[in-house]
Amino acid sequence: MFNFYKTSYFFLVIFSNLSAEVILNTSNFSNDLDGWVPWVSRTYVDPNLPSSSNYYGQMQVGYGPGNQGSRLVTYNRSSAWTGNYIDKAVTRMRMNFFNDSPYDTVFLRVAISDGASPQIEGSNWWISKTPVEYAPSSGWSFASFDINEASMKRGGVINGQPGFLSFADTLTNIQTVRILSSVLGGSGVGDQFYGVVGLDDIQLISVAIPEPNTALFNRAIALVFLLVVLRKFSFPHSKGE
Ligand SMILES: [Ca+2]
Repeated sequence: MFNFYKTSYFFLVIFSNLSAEVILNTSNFSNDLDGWVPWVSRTYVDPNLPSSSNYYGQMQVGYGPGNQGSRLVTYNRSSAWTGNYIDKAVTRMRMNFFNDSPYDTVFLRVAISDGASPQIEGSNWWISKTPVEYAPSSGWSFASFDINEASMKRGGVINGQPGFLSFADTLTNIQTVRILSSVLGGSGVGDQFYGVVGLDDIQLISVAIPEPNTALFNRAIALVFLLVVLRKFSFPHSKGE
């Protein structure tokens, strides 16, 4: 019996120190675009289904005149999606995505920066090293991108030289988040593309950092638990058994 309590105590201490994931923000397009611009439109007409009442962000890439909207990229500069990613303890982004292009493959990546756009000299860009591929005419599926130094690489800017801030320093002042398709992932610009794609349930995810009081409380509970167990063990026959 004592081994059972001892084991329970062991796991209680271990799990009280583990951090769970927390969803900081979700864009599900139920009410508006939630800051995703410039070529995203809200729609509920899902090309993969006869009809749908679930709004998502649709991009008709390459349908616009000239160079307008010819690249598969959307960005967000709203406060919910930017700021100090160190303080927010951001660990990853994930999203639901489909590619209804008849012939173009999507090489989906995320890019984060302390600048407003990749046209700004001296801005620091970090882009997913590994894309999540969506073959032509592929339906909804989730893609997850880790936001850490091992999973992201430095990106270039269009005019001049990019900045020289470290990954960690850039994270303290994120001004723009981009979702793009890029075969090489060399910048946050995005490749030219033709076809309809959809985005939904875009989430910014962090690890929960326990408040100091919470951590202390967990340890106090564990200590009380141990004392109760030890007392039981010390006086196993106190009830005259
Ligand atoms: Ca939705």
